[in-house]
Amino acid sequence: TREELETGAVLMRQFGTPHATGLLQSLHEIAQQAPFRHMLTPGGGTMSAAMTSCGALGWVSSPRGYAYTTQDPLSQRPWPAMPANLSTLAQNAAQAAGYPDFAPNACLLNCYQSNSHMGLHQDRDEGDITQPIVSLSLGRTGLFMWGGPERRSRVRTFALDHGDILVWGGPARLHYHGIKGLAPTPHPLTGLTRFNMTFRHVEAHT
Ligand code: MD5
Ligand code: FE
Repeated sequence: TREELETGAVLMRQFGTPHATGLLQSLHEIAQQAPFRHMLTPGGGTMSAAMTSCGALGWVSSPRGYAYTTQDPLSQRPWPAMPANLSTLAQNAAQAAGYPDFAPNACLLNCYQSNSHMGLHQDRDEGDITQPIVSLSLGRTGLFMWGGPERRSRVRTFALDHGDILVWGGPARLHYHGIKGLAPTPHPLTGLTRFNMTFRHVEAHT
């Protein structure tokens, strides 16, 4: 099903489900090269979701701020390449949502456990906000908070289930969002873990 949450934001339930085992296999291969880690925040905290990246650019947080880098700071090697099954699925989802020219060069992978959440935030480190972000959920259900253009905008919460893909662009591209927590039920493929991959097009620094 294809559900337009608001202009520019399209939720495609189950779009990734037929490909889930291959996607999880790729995720585990990425995590062998660039392990999930809990990053530090500029505010002095530690993120409760563990993260890694693949693609030409990866997102990092540290006490010095947020950035996209070409290398994993843990290994000082380039981030793992973005596997074709991931990029093809993201492009197919973007096309189905009305963004035929989406070309992701960065993929942030998030790993949530029972105590993980992600506070309301905007994704604004990508430079080019004319391109959408494509989000794929795998495993245990996440409780997604969806706000508006301002932090104080009204927030709705809904479930993101295994295989669901959310495409955010246009007027919704900078909307506030987060993850309140996880639903109680384990998933047959991932147990108590939820994975999320977000595909982004990041402008090279000039
Ligand atoms: C997650 N990830 O489920 C969440 C939500 C992130 C992030 O927010 O930045 O890694 S995925 C849905 C999402 C992703 C990116 C942008 C927007 C929604 N949005 O503009 O609303 O791990
Ligand atoms: Fe985000």
